[in-house]
Order: sequence, then structure tokens, then C-alpha cells
Amino acid sequence: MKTILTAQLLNTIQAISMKNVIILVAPLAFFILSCQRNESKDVSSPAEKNSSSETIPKVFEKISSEQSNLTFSNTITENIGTLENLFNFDYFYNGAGVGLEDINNDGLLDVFFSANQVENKLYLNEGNLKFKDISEEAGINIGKKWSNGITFVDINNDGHMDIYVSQGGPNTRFNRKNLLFINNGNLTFTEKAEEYGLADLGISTQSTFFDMDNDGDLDCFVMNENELYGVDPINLYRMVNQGVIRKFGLGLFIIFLHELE
Ligand SMILES: [Ca+2]
Ligand SMILES: [Ca+2]
Ligand SMILES: [Ca+2]
Ligand SMILES: [Ca+2]
Repeated sequence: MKTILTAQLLNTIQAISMKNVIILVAPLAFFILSCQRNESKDVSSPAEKNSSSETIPKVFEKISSEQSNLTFSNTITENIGTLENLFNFDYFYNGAGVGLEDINNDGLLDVFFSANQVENKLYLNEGNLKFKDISEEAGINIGKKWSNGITFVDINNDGHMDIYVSQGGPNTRFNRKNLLFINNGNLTFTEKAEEYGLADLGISTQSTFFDMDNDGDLDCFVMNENELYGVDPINLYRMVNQGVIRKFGLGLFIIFLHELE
């Protein structure tokens, strides 16, 4: 009897031992396999890969302004007295625009840079990535105030691309007129926004032209910023709820301020 019990006990111990071995071996095997996977996994950074691989040809090449003559800079200067600062004009650092189009139909893209405070620039492409500043003789700064976006469009369909400049800065409404420069076909332009009904007085950021009603004539969409910039949001909320604002406009804004007093 004692012998039988001992034999059974030994069998049980052996079984438990084998079970433990299996249980212990399984995690160990997983750990080893994991380590092997990690070792084989490529964890090098993109920079390391590039340095170790063959040299990849550059997609872009930087052309210096000395080489291209494109020296435009949208220089911003803060000024407390003229309201030209972020605290008086929310859109002070919105930036300006750039457009590329062939203004003289020679197959080379010319460049127009719009500027907030400094003058706009028009560069004629002379080939081989050389440009010539023709801003002054082209007359593209007549009526220039605070320019933002620039859009090329052949608005009179004469085969010469015209230029529409969206304007809107810390000025009175009449100093925010957008400008339309009609291409005279000889590298000069004539400003005709009023004549075309496009002298928008809002704080214009950018514009686009498309034929909205499919009548064959281009229509214009002007994107303007809110003229109530700087207004206390609580006052703005009251203005809307009191019905004082039916549309955002300077006149209604003045009426509301009067009512608050
Ligand atoms: Ca050209
Ligand atoms: Ca034209
Ligand atoms: Ca405007
Ligand atoms: Ca139309």
C-alpha cells in the first residue's frame, strides 16, 4: 500500500513538474522570439536610412535671389499711431499673396507679389530663371493700400491676363478698395476696379473668378474678413440678440455703441 501511494505521489509530482516546465517554457519561447523579431526589425531613423542608402537626386533646387532678381519681401512694421499693429487690427499678420501668370504671352510665367505695407511687385520672366522688376513702369501700385491676395484673370477676354488685388487693412472703408489692373498689352496696366464694379470696400483677403450662372461671363467671389474685429465678444453677442445687427456694417456698429452708453 505504501509502495503504491509512493508511486502515485511520484507520478503526480512528475506530472506537475512537466506542466510547470511547459508553462515556464511557453513565455520564455515568446520572449526569445520577441527579441529575435526586435533584432530583425529596422528601427533606424529616416535620416539614418538616407545616409546609408544611395544618394537620392534632389527634387527641388534653391535659386538665390541674387540669381533670380526676385528680391521682394513683405516687410511689416508695427505702428501704434496708424493702428497698424496686432492690437488694433486683428489681421495684421495674415500675410499677403503671390501669383504666377504669363502677362505678355511669351510662354514664360511672370510673378506678382502683393504686399501689406510696402509696394506690390511685378517681375517679368526673362528666361533662365532671371526676372526683371517692372512694377513702376507697369503702374501696378496705383491705388495701392493694404494689399492681400492677388488673382490673375482675363476679365475682358482680350487674350491678356489682368490682375485683381484684394485689399483690406486697418483703414477706413474707402481705403480698402480692391484694385483691378487691366492689361494694356504692352507691359502696362490701367486700374479700372470702379468701372467694372469690383472696388470692394470690405477687408478683402482673396478673390476668385468663375462663371456662376453659366452665361459666359466671369463672376467674382470676394472673401472678406469680419469688420467687427476687436469687438468684445460679449458686446457682439448682445448686438446680435438685440437685433441691432442685421448685417455686419460700420454704420450699424456705430448705432450699437451709442445704444450701449
Ligand atoms: Ca511672360
Ligand atoms: Ca484682359
Ligand atoms: Ca476690399
Ligand atoms: Ca456669369
